Amino acid sequence: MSGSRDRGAGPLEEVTRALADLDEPRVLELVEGMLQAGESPLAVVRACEAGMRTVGEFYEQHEYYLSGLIMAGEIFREVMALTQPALEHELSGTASGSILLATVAGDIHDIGKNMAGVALRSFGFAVEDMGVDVPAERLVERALQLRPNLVGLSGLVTASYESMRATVRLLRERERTSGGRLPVIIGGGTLDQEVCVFTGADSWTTDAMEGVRICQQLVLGAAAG
Ligand code: B12
Repeated sequence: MSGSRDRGAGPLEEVTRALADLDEPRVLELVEGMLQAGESPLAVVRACEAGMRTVGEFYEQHEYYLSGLIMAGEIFREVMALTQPALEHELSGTASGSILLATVAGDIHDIGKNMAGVALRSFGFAVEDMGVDVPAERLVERALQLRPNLVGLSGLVTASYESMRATVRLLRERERTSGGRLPVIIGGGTLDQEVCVFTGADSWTTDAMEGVRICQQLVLGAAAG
């Protein structure tokens, strides 16, 4: 894995590899270089996300251990710090709404949730982020108090699907007495349509930008209905 720097590859491919190799100085050097050269910050982040997926695969294949996941998380955090101002600028849009965001109980992954938060804020959404490992009860209580336009749940580990389901169930149960119906979107790199159906969420995504578009549609749909 290490030393896989590819002479023919462009900087986007190179940063994917450098992240997969956990080569922190190289990742940061490439990211800074690309931003200075005017590369799209979204393209830079997407290339890094691809590297994160490879890290996950290496972990599954026992080529990396937990320390590899931790390092990847740290590197991605630094990438986000470098790209965030340019990313917000690139993404800025006009649609608006409000969303209550959280990583569900039993899950501490927050990089994707934070990125979704950045993307949503850039598009004019007011975002309240409750953090990670948030129990259904606490989330639903806050949702009914705050009455945002949407609820966004993040989760990557399999156990989070059960928490998402419990959260959606509790929300729907409480809405029977309190009234209203808050649309719920779930996000995370390991999700699919089947998980969405299992949890009872209204929509799902594995991509922050697609997530923004879905959130915009859900807000419009709720306003129309
Ligand atoms: C980094 C990482 C970690 C870091 C997380 C650091 C952090 N602060 O988040 C640490 C080291 C803490 C970690 C821990 C663990 N991890 Co981990 N981790 C990863 C890794 C490599 C990358 C995740 C990531 O940040 N990706 C980059 C972000 C940007 O992508 P994303 O999360 O998908 O988010 C994007 C979209 O999904 C979307 N999005 C996300 N959330 C939301 C929400 C909304 C509302 C919207 C609209 C959009 C949206 O927007 C983002 C941008 O596009 C993944 C591999 C993978 N394939 O994902 C494994 C992975 C998720 N981890 C895994 C495992 C097993 C673990 C541990 C159980 C390991 C252990 N033995 O302890 C623990 C879990 C602890 C727990 N209970 O949560 C497995 C999960 C397998 C499973 N199906 O259950 C994976 C898939 C690795 C693997 N292939 O085996 N991990």
